[in-house]
Amino acid sequence: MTNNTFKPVFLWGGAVAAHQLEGAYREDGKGLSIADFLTLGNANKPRRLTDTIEDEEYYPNHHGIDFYHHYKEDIKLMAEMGFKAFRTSIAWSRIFPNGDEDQPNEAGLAFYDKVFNECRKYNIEPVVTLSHFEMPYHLVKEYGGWSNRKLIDFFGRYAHVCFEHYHNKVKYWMTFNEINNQANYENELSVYENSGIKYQIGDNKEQKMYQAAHYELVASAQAVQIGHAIDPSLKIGAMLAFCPIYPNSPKPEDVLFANRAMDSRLYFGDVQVNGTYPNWLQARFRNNNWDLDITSNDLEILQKGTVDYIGFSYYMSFDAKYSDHLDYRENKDLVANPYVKANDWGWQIDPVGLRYALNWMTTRWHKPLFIVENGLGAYDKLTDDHKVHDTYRIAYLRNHIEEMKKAVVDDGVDLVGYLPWGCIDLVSASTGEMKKRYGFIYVDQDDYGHGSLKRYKKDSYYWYKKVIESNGSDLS
Ligand code: BGP
Repeated sequence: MTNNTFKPVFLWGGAVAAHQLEGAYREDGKGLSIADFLTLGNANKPRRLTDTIEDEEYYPNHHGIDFYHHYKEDIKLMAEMGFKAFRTSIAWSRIFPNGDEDQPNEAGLAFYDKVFNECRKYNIEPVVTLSHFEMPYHLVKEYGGWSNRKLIDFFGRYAHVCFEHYHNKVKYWMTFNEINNQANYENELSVYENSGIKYQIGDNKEQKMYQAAHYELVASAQAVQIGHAIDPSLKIGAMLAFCPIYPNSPKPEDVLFANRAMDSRLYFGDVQVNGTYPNWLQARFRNNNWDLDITSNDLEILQKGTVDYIGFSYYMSFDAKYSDHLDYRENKDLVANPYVKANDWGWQIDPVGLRYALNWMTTRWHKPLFIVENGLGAYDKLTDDHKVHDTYRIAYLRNHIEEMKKAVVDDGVDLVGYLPWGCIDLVSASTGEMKKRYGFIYVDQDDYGHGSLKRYKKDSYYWYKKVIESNGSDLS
């Protein structure tokens, strides 16, 4: 491989999200977000979504890793690694503490000015998600989250303020993080993180999910139009969680089923790229007599607000087995794939699946792709001399970058960049743990927020620095 493998301006870097690292959850006028109501869980114990902040519970997102006060030090460390891009999100509740105000909170805007200025100082391109599992809690309590059409306007106002305020500093945007996670509508946490919805007894969960997702898709398309009107040079993308779903066998029913499972997880991308709902889903709405609130004006917005690129996360692949229906349920229809290993949280590690993902999306959507999350959550050990020998993480990333290279060089995929997740250790979204670490930079803090918060470079830090310096040609 030569240095010409990736584009000369290939965006190597890393990714985080506001609620998982900023902390300072009540500072400078920030309102409460849904993440502030998520307790600590672990691999076997789900996080609770509490209605109030309970005294006896620990809420890890309140503290994050205190990036709010360490951002200069942290961005400097990323700059030293050679980062060309840094993905973070804006906490909606810093800008609109309740979500339904007319005017933004200036102190919130000022914080991200400082963060983006700091990135620009080192020629780091900020890549920004507008909504990453952190909508204002008030919108959940008062409006029922995204089950309410009013949120389209609230989100539009928020997006408008962000594009207007930051468009000279931020060129790459994404609307909703992993908008398609809610396709797994039996998973309480996924639905809550995406849409701020808590199901009530008697709800038709699937129908309710499609309705909320529709409002979000309209809000996303509207945001694309708002952003382009403010500054046509902005690149505004979708953000999907991509987990290839393989058929369990060549049995035709398994193949058809896996195909439908992929469609049902990824139709969000079809709508965001093509501006229309796919036929199978329109038929599903019709055949179930679901009277969804989808207006002709909505359909026009969807058509006019198609995305510029697809950002996606890639961690693992799935294996689906047909039983007696085409109705894919993530909690019932998946089996372990004997050809791949899993990490300590059961996430199946499959580098080849990344090449599959890049090709699948290219063939389907013909858009530039951007890997905005990838990585290995693992238990790390800080040695007495403050080192972390994370050879397992280096191996994971190396194997994935090799497959990414094949997709670019051999398959001609148009790839913008690579931003591994949790480039600095942070709070896990699914479990709230600190000990599920992804970073190149170790943060001295345990699951309960104890520790010095000191930052230490892991072995992977030096390795990734070399990868970036060589534009991906030196993976040794
Ligand atoms: C994605 C989310 C991130 C992140 C990552 C790793 O689903 O976009 O917010 O946390 O997964 O997941 P976890 O933190 O649960 O290990």
